[in-house]
Amino acid sequence: MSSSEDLYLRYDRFIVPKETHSLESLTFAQKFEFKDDDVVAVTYPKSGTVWMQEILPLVLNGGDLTTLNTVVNWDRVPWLEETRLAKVVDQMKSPRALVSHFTYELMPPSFHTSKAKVIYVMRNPTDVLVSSYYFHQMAAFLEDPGTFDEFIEKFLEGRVLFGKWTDHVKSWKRAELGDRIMFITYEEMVQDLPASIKLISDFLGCNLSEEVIQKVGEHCSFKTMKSNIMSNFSLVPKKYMDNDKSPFLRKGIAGDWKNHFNSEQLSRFTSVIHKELEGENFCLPWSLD
Ligand code: PPS
Repeated sequence: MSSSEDLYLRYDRFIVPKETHSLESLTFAQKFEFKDDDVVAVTYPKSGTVWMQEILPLVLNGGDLTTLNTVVNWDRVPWLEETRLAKVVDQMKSPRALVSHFTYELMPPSFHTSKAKVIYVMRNPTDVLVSSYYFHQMAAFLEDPGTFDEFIEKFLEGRVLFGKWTDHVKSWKRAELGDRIMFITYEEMVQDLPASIKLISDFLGCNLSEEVIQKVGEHCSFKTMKSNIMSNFSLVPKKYMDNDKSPFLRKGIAGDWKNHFNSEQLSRFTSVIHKELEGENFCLPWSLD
């Protein structure tokens, strides 16, 4: 079994997988020149990143399915911090869409001087933890998660990719971003995808018709994405991601935590999360118990 030193790079106060990140890619991210019409979907891992890689190109190009069917998601809407960006950046057409797991503090200088827009997708941390627990089992480039109990402790202490969930969400609550940022939850998207796509389209000034919104919704449904080889990670060799152990597109629901947490684990988890958010001008959109 590989140790965390073998698998992860230290970056700032975070750990990131070496398989997808390098010192060069992190330096590239810091030097990246944001343009005013760029849009970046920011997420804590397992909150809906890949979903946004599906939605954003369709919203930005009026529902044209070409890239969805011909370009793998990690090149279609690359991660700001990962190695693929340098390889595909020259082919990206404006308006460009990116994703990132960076906290606000890690964003490069050009982000702050540009008018690039941010869509921050937040997911109930109990479900984030469950999704991440399975991801750690199927992705060979991540540390073994241990038992569910052990993984809860790791998650609460921030000994996971991109640190503590609470620090991440707090970092993006920035008054200075004004109307450059839109917040949306994974749960809202699960509940009513067309309505969420309309909100995203309005935020980006795309004004999609009702007909196009419905079409985008159909193509970004969990079922359609699961059968799209450009989006379901089946093209990644099994030695990196073993979809037989747990598919990347695993359940795609809100509330799977109920099948995993016992009452003791839930009360420990929620008390830590509530304590860390105490005093913040911050209202969670879901009840954590
Ligand atoms: S990562 O590794 O950080 O990029 O993962 P991320 O894409 O953020 O999160 C993966 C979870 O998002 C779910 N997902 C979806 N849910 C509903 N509908 C659609 N279309 C969809 N696309 C991705 C995916 O299934 C993972 O959640 P779980 O709970 O594990 O199923």
